[in-house]
Amino acid sequence: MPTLALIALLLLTGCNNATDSAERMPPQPISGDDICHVCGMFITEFEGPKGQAFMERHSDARKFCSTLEMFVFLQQPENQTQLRHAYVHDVGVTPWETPKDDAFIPAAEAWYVVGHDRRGSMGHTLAPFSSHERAEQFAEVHGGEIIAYDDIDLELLAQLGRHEGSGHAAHSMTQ
Ligand code: CU1
Repeated sequence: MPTLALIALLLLTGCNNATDSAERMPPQPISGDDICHVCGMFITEFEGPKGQAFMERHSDARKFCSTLEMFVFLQQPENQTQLRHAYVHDVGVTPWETPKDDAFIPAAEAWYVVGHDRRGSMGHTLAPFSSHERAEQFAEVHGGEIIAYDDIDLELLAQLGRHEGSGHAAHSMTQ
């Protein structure tokens, strides 16, 4: 049925145009001046993977000192509906101590190691990887388990935060 296939292809292309190329902004660099949207601290002063999120009606990314902090922010009900897309550092290709701007990958496509022994700005932070194999190698050395973007919820984030005895995640977070 070549006609049906063609229609399906056209529909797919239409979708991509509407959601992706028009809406998806490239990741923004994180400089020494950038402060965390949640805690207000200078982001580059901390080790570990960072995150940035593009929200509805804002052309500038919200930037975060750790992936944990970004996800706690994004899981707030009022923010969940406003998210367009987010990026995280792929620590499979960039140094944990000083993650580089060219290592940002779409957050929704990453694997995450949680419960490992490395630390980010506020204690525990989710370690993102584009490669499942790299995530496994990291978990072999640093412990923890591998989860997907869709597995991340407030309950998990609260567990990871509590682990550190940090009350940080309890701050009120709105745009
Ligand atoms: Cu922060």
